[in-house]
Amino acid sequence: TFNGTWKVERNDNYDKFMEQMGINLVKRKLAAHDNLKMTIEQSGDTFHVKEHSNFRNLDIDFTLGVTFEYSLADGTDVSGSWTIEGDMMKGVFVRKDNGKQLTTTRVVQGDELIQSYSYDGVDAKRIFKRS
Ligand code: MYR
Repeated sequence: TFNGTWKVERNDNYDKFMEQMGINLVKRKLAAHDNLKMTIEQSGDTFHVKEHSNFRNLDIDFTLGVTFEYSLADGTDVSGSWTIEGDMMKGVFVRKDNGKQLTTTRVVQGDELIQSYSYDGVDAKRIFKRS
């Protein structure tokens, strides 16, 4: 279900979320229009994700339930893991600079992939379409 190429179409409360993350206004304005595209290839418990945006191109490999390191586009380092519960991917990550938790989920509904983000009491969503 998650497999495929997904292009961001709209954001919900993403600016507030990034503000809570401590990202400055200029970066937030750029990030709101980052043209993020993700190609997700799942095979069993292992995932290969190709991330393309105005900021960077990145390949990420991870296994469900296994902790890995990831750097956000602004350079913030996190570590954590993804699991799957039912038809939802759930990610729990911890920021290395302040120890605070960042949670995220992915769910496919129709031709949309909805990724939610939660940090320090602020929730946001990014909605992707298959491309
Ligand atoms: C992936 O599956 O795409 C790789 C691992 C993703 C980790 C997600 C961590 C949360 C990203 C939050 C972005 C917030 C930008 C301010």
